Amino acid sequence: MFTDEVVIKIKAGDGGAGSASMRREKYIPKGGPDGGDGGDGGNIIFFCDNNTHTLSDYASRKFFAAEKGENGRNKRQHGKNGADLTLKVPPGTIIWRISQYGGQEQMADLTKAGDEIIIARGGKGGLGNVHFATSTHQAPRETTPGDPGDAKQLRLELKLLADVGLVGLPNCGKSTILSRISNAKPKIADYPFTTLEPNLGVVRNSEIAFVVADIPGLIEGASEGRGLGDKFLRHIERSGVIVHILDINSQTLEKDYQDIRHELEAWNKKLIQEDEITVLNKIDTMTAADAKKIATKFSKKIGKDCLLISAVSGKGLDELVNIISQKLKTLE
Ligand SMILES: Nc1nc2c(ncn2[C@@H]2O[C@H](COP(=O)(O)OP(=O)(O)OP(=O)(O)O)[C@@H](O)[C@H]2O)c(=O)[nH]1
Ligand SMILES: [Mg+2]
Repeated sequence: MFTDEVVIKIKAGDGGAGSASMRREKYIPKGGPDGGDGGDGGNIIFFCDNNTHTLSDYASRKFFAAEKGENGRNKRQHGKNGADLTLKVPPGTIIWRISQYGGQEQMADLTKAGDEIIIARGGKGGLGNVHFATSTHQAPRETTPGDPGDAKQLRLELKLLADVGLVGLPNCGKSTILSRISNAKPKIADYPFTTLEPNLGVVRNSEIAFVVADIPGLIEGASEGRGLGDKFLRHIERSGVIVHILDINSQTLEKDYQDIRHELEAWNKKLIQEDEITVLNKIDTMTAADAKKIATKFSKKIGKDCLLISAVSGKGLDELVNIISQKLKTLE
């Protein structure tokens, strides 16, 4: 299952208590204090792992705790430190702390595999009574308890790291395009909402390599929850280049175009790019002359050039990859 948002609770380990032990050996009366310190509690660490692709590990289990430190013991024995708990998350995971009043504060954005960060610190172990002995106070009973480990409520949000985002109505050919230009093998079918979760593919040519995200189709009202909704748009928020794909056979091209633009805007104004790449797909279904006529009329209406392609025949795909590459270079 693809999960891109979860709320969990975490608790770092409490420190162990210091010991109040008195040395007790035969023939040695009044042996003095020998209580050792408590061990430190374990930390909660988040690790950015390349082999993890979703937050589904956190979909059912909601509470994660690191080990407590052991209490100190007699003979000045230090309690064992609690083990850290390392939680793996996919690259692109943002960690938000939810305050007790519901406000949220970003604690980390883990984008590079191998990055790790301590999000909750274990409590320090307490002091044993050996620390409290002085010349006038030789049999101290004082100790300190361990400090409590940090407890937090977190929201984990995955925003995939894709250089390029493909958007469009269901069935316009997004997944087909991804399958033709990248190494990805998404499901393709002749009905709407074939794609239920984002697909990532890597496009590689002699000059450049970049990651493309194909997300579920959007429809008018997606921001109000229609269709599969618009929450998948979070996965193209980090994309520098947006490719807007339309089916050239549509009788309502201009409305299709505006509907998608409205949904992008409703999610995040940043997704409305002035220089978005607009593509008319499926030109193999008509004559070149007809395709050109439709494209010219449409371009005039929206005040922007559009690229003609066929994901099935492959026409225009090299040019599409080139245009994307050029755009990405200007963003570097
Ligand atoms: N003739 C023709 N058919 C195409 C072309 N591109 C895609 N199709 C067909 O259009 C249908 C939908 O293609 P998909 O790639 O699944 O479309 P999508 O945009 O990913 O759809 P959703 O995942 O539902 O949003 C499939 O039957 C494809 O074979 C094209 O260039 N020409
Ligand atoms: Mg699809």
